[in-house]
Amino acid sequence: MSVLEKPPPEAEEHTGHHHHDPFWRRYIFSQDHKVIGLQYALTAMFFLLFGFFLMILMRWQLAWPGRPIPLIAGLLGEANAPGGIMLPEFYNQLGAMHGTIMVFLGVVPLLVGAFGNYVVPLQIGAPDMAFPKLNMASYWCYLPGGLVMFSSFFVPGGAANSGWTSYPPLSTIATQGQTWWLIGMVLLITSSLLGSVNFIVTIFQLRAKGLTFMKLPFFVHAQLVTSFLLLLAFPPLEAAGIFQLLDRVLNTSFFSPSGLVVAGEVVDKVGGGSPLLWQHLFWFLAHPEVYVLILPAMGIVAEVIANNTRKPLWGYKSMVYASIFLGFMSFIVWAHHMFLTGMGTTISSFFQTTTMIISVPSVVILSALLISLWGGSIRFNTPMLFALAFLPMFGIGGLTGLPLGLAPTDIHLHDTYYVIGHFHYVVAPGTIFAIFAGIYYWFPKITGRKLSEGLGKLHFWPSFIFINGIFGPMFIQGLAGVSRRLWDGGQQYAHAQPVLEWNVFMSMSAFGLLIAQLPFIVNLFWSIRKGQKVDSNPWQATTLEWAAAPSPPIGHGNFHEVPVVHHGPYEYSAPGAPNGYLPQTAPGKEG
Ligand code: HEM
Ligand SMILES: [Cu+2]
Repeated sequence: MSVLEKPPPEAEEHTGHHHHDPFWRRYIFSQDHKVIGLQYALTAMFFLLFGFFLMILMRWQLAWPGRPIPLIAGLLGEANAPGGIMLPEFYNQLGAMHGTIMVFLGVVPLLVGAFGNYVVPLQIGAPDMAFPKLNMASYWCYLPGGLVMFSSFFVPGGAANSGWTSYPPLSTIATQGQTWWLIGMVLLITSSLLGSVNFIVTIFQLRAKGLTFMKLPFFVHAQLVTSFLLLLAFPPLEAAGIFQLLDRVLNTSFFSPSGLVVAGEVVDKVGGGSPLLWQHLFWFLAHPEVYVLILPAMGIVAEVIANNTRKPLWGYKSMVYASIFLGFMSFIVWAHHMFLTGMGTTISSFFQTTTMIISVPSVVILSALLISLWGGSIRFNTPMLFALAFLPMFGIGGLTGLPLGLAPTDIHLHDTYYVIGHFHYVVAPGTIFAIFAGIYYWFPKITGRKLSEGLGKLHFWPSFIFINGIFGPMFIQGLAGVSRRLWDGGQQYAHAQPVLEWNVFMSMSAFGLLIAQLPFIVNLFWSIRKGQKVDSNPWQATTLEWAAAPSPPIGHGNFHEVPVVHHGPYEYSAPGAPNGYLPQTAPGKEG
């Protein structure tokens, strides 16, 4: 890959010693945001795939409970799947670790660590992040955090098994893997905090001359709000995580209640703590976290849509204000996850109201993106297909959330497959599709080559069909009252019988989705070496990463010349402009 190439002579001046750096300084403990971005990308894609495999195992079990797992049963070990048949305890590990890995080790590191790191400095015309060493430290907290999580599968009792939410008292009495989970989380949170400070300072301080806030690409705004969410919401969970760790290893009782009975015996060495306190601290992070999962995704989709409709984003300013408002609101909705905890009607009215209010900015952003399509002569390339599919599917995810935000309906739907369907529409057909859009869009930036369009479409269409086949029927099961986190997919429940047949359908779709990723994986490896070579701006884009930097960008420093910005981010149908679009750096009136 040519990011790894020696910087040209002009860049040498201010980078001086860099090309003499030994391998480990350049690629292992690198301080270049592009290398760190790629480190994040590779690690996070590995975890995403791993989390995906865990889910495949779960889907096998849900469709055919008690039937031996084919092919890989031997790898799972007698303690987890004797004779290849999955034990309930193992299902719990898979569920908890799938959720944790997807959210904290896959999607956020990809969106922020990889896309944010690689693209933001380039889009704002900066030579690097403001604090390159912090950036390196952030990756080097993330990787050990991931490895700790990963290794926990091999400790006695296996990995964490109290859900991705780690609710006490279940989590305080759980097997050793739960301790590893907590240590992993503390490392991951530290990593996010280091990263978010860095993004905030970088975006405030290192913008190119002329690049005012209202000229920033929407992706940068999305990353900025995201960083504030991470910075403000994660510390309470980090503290709570440490408290839960103390509960587990030192027998404190921050979260351990009195009178707890486990397997018929009263646990009396601890008591007086509050399990509910954990739920509050967890969701105080985890609600903003869902916007961490969706805002940068919307940012990617906005870039791809503007570029491929060849039009300015409709309502760019309202999108920016909406995302800031969304950021604020996301701190006062968390207890909509807790309507069943007996909070009383006053508090629940408050959280129902804020939840209805927070849906407004999402609708503003989604509508603006939809209206942006109007009258455009759309280029249906692979990144655009993924971006277009994002819109309705995120829409489904968002709208199905409304009944969950209202206590009367949530009482029925809480902890059913309806919830699983709802949030997966946001994070899987939503966020994951945006990530694919981003990969197809920025791949030429990183490698100087395009991903194959043919393979791209072969990836898109089956993925689009299968992913709906997985998550659509979950609404049906959930409305029928089938609970989530069931090892047998509902077989033992009378009320689940009429909707059980969907389990096989959903699992077949999941296997289909797995197969649909093969063209993508082949495409990645093939195109790195053999993909069509492109010039520095293959999509005829206006934003700085394309318009002012070569593809791939030069080693340290990013730009041959420090860019100066004269135009807004999406001057795509500019009258009289050569080729119909005005790069942000094109000469023109200042300000
Ligand atoms: C793309 C394919 C995916 C499929 C087929 C899938 C499937 C599943 C299934 C079957 C469950 C367990 C339901 C249960 O037993 O209660 C689950 C849980 C979960 N998934 Fe996914 N998932 C996918 C992607 C993702 C992504 C991308 C994320 C996050 C970004 C995610 C986050 C979660 C979380 C947080 C849980 C809840 C775990 C818990 O109950 O503690 N999933 N998923
Ligand atoms: Cu929430």
